[in-house]
Amino acid sequence: MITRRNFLTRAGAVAGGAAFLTKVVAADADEANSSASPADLAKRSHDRRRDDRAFPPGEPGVDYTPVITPNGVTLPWRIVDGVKVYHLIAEEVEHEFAPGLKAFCWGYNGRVHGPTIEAVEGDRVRIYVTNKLPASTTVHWHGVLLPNGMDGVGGLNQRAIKPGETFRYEFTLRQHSTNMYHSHHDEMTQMGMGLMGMFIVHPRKARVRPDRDFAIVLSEWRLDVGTKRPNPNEMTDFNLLTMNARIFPGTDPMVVKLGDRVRIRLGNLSAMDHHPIHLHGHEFKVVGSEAGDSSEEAIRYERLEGSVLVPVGQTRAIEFIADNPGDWAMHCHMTHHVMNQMGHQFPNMIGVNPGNSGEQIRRTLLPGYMSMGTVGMADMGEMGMQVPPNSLPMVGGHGPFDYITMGGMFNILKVREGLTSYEDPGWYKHPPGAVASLASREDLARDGIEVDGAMPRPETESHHHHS
Ligand SMILES: [Cu+2]
Repeated sequence: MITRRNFLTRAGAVAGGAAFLTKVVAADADEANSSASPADLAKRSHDRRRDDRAFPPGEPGVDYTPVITPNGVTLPWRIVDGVKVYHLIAEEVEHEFAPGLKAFCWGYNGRVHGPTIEAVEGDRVRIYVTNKLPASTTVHWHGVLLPNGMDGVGGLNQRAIKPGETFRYEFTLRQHSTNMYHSHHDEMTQMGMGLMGMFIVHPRKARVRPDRDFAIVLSEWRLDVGTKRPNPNEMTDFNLLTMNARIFPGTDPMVVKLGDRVRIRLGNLSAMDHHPIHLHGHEFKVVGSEAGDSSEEAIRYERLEGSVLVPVGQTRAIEFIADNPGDWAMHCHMTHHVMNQMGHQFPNMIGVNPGNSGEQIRRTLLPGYMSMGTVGMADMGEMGMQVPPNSLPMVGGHGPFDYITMGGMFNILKVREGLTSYEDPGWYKHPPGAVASLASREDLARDGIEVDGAMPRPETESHHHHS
């Protein structure tokens, strides 16, 4: 707990002077005074960005509910003289995008993407960065308000960290927000290889604390079939669209209890694409970005949304009450962003009668060639289409009813009543009669639905009618 007494003691120790105390007291008085002029507010904001006061380190579970990184981890820290000390190690990692597809990428601490950095507004953080890559690098703390020399833009704010070197970054967090971190040296290559992660700063006095708080980085890659290294030169045709560097069916579901207040923080560090992320079954509000959480009053007037556009270089935190049990899709709504590696390179075969041309082409011209299905892609994943080693079919994975014809940026929110743990509870068990199903003859007759053309009429299906 931060009491006025230890806060002032600490503030005094850090800033060392009555002038500083006066400023803090004045700021507090300002806060109590809702009629502060715009000039006062601007000055106050300016002062807060400049001063370097730190609070005692925020404690997980006490000051905040820790964030969950699906398919990822939180970066551990230790506290040394009141400072949270972290260590990132940039290195090559053999990363699995989903079972069956691996590549040599660049990440941090043995992971792609890097672990989520988590701290609290007012924390002093010291982050060591060791470079075990074959190239020089830097780390930029995207969205974090900090002194210029800690901003990590190679050449502008510091010299690049050479292979084998360890750099020290240190600053005090003076905001709460959903931030990110990434290489800011040869960005196209290094971000294209995976050097990024989330950087969550919790408020010290949370307005309302979420029960479940998820963090997901959106990114995109070019990994040619048959290769094991992403191609960062790609500018338009990305073929792996990922959530925390995983593609469906490799994305861990987000498990929540019915009635939980759920926050999902989405950060987009894709090279070239914005992602409209659509959540099924719920309405949410956008409650924050890389520039901080919205005030309670602002959130009240925020409109409800079903999708949120997460542009490149931005973050969006959404919040909702999970009030609708089931297995709910959450995915990018760009249809090419829910395809996997091989879905992007097929000749259009819709409506074509291929005969055995696919087989002929495969044998004679292009070993390993496959054509798109003549009614689409769905049947190709489902039928267990043969794929070359270390590659994935275009779409999907097995679901409770059928093959799920979605890949890429696709995840599942599992809302359940009466959970005793947040382990994956398996597929949702629907109440009787609450699943879309084949219409019966009686249904059609009762409601006067005429079915013609390609679909057999129910009455002609039963031969005894005509006998
Ligand atoms: Cu997208």
